[in-house]
Amino acid sequence: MWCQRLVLTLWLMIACFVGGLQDFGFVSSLQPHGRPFKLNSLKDSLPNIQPRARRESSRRRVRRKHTYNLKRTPIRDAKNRNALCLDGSEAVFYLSRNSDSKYWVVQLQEGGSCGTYESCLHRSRGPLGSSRNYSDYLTGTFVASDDPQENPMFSSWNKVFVPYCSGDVFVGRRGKDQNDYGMDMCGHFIVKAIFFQLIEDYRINKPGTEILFGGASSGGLGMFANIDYIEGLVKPAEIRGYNDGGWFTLYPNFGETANAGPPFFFQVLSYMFHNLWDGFVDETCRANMPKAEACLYGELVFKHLSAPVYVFVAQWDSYQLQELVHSKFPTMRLPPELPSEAEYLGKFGKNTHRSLRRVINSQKDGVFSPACFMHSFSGDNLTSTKQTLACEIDGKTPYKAFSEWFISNGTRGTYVEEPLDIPECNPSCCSKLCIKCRKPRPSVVYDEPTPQTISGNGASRLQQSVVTIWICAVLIYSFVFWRDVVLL
Ligand SMILES: *[C@@H]1O[C@H](CO)[C@@H](O)[C@H](O)[C@H]1NC(C)=O
Ligand SMILES: *[C@@H]1O[C@H](CO)[C@@H](O)[C@H](O)[C@H]1NC(C)=O
Ligand SMILES: CC(=O)N[C@H]1CO[C@H](CO)[C@@H](O)[C@@H]1O
Repeated sequence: MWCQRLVLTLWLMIACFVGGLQDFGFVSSLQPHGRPFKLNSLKDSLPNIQPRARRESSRRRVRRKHTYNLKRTPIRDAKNRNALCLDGSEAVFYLSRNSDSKYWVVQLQEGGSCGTYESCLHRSRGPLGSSRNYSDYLTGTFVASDDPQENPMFSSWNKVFVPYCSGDVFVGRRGKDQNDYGMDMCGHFIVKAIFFQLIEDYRINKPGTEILFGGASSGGLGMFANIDYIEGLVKPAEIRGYNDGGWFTLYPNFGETANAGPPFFFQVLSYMFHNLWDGFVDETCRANMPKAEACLYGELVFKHLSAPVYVFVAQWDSYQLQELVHSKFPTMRLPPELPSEAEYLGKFGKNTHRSLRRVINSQKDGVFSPACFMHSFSGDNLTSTKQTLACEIDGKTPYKAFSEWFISNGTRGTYVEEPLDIPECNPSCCSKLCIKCRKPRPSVVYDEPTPQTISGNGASRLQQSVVTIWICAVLIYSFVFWRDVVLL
């Protein structure tokens, strides 16, 4: 009797193991390169099948809501590390910890920058320049959300949100004593101090660790400047970047004479970069560029980056068009009213597309670029993110396209619409800024279609395998512990 049960149990275990492996077969078909860590990325979003961890995670699920998931965390020794906000208050970060996971999202907040004394002073008196009034908890959004509905790919990861309080697109290295305005502009030091602390406290520099690092707008620029430096700090952990709307182009403003040297904004940037920030940029780019500040431009820094990156950029960046130097040039009216404005927009869109050439052709990087007027997709408050995140190219939302890129190690996930002469918008993101919306048309997809998709077949097989394993676990349990159950 005892022997029979043992044989049956063994037989069941073997059958389940084989069945489970078959169900997991889809994982390898999503990974053309057979990258081992991708299996792990997926595993993180599976219910954990070890009982203790399961108990813990279900307890956590009850206790922790998806809202207010990020907890305010001080930066140790912030003063000595120069991790200071514009007003001299100590910078902080927000953390959502999952000790079961070796994966980390580090998200930099968006929020422009300041160039004049008045604007920087004004900024230093609010949340974009001071940590004084920061709340204890925040709700993460986009890849920093704990909600699996909103963030199926990364919701179970550890998450770090970095509030933007330095006004310097996360590149500054100048304390108030050396700064013309007497303010701390130390964004690079803030990012550096946070990574040092994460390495000290959570060993995020261990093999097998993966980091997704990026942000919207100024956060995207900060990613470009810092990512290879951080890659060096966290080695052998893997790091990948995303830049959502932090892709400005070297294109003249409306009303600015073309062919008269770099656009006016470049001069503004040069001033801030040297006189206020002592800016830090990608070191390979800096070594190859006559002007270091040029490395803040995506199209110039891109080819120097070693870490893989993903770029989200609308064909018409509404912030670059309307707000970058609005005090100097006539504001671009959107929708355009004059034929000259429409013509300018046509060329602007073609230039955005041109600037992305290398990203489109890259085997490790990816880009999502719809024919729309907007700034960023995930962190923009010019348009609501409900609208911008619903934008689609070929049925892919920005989040879906990004997930595809992530899981395929860069071989898929690039979706870019060809520009037209007249600024007509993609119907899924047609806002009041567009001259008109065109009918849906097939877009250019730059990748080989492969039979599996993340959301379709993959997900259902994932569910299948989870169900198989659960049934097996219950069966094995009841066989092994049958006697105990009866005795109880
Ligand atoms: C903090 O909040 C107080 C009270 O609302 C306000 O007066 C002050 O300006 C705020 N300071 C900063 C730096 O946000
Ligand atoms: C966007 O942010 C600015 C500054 O924080 C705020 O004044 C404005 O009301 C926001 N706009 C929207 C549409 O939320
Ligand atoms: C771990 C792994 O296989 N990474 C690969 C991802 O893709 C890039 C570029 O195609 C390769 O260089 C990496 O080795």
